[in-house]
Amino acid sequence: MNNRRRRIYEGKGKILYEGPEPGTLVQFFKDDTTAFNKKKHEIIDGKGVINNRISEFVFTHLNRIGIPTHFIRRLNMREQLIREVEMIPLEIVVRNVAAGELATRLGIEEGLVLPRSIIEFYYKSDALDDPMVSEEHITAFGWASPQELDDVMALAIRINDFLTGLFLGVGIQLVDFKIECGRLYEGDMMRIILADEISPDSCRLWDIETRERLDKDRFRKDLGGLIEAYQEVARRLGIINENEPIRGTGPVLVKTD
Ligand code: AIR
Ligand code: ASP
Repeated sequence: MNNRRRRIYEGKGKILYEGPEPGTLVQFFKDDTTAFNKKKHEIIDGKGVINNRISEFVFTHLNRIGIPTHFIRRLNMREQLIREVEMIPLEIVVRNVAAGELATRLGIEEGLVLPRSIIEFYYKSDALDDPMVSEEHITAFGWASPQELDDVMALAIRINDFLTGLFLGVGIQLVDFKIECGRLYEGDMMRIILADEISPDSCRLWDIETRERLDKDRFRKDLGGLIEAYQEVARRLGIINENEPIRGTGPVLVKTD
């Protein structure tokens, strides 16, 4: 049944197919794992299945607290039904702790808690390696209007607050994360909503006690154990448990003293 669907877009980690009704799409999570703009690429069995579940969990909760997202419902192990949006060609990164690109670029020690959360924008372009851009570039080149950028930043801050608390409750520090947003048209109205995914592929998640990396840095830094780390995140959030990997319960409280 899936073979005849029209493929709308294929990215590094996901495929978008046309959806069952106008204005909807089906988002398929692949096992492809890439880093450094695909210079590093591996298929990691089952990664797509876990990310589908984790992203479903996060987007469902965001929808519930009134943060608009493209997520409608999960369809199966690897697919979710989403609203079609006009993507804004930016990666919006929110950082709470110095790591990755920020630590390298500015020579800041990894792990330093930032004096305030920092929002950065990267222009989505594989050909250019997603260069960092400022609000000036974004508005001058028309990738988003000043009003849209305000909306994007307000969304990013709310998402950061929610995710920080969600992960803290299960003994995980949200170091940074990346989101992508799109324009949803409803009649004459347009609003900015969260699209893409939120998963350990798009966040840095450190165990609060052990500082262990529970995210894609396991792949970027060749640490191994990526699936086990993603499963640990899903297990702590109460999405899966060891014996029965399907049922969603609630977050599992972890002692953090
Ligand atoms: N990210 C950025 N581009 C793609 C992704 N997934 C995420 C990283 C990290 C954050 O954005 O996973 O959580 C910042 O990444 P970096 O490389 O800019 O330090
Ligand atoms: N930009 C993504 C990352 O490193 C994926 C990629 O570059 O291939 O996380």
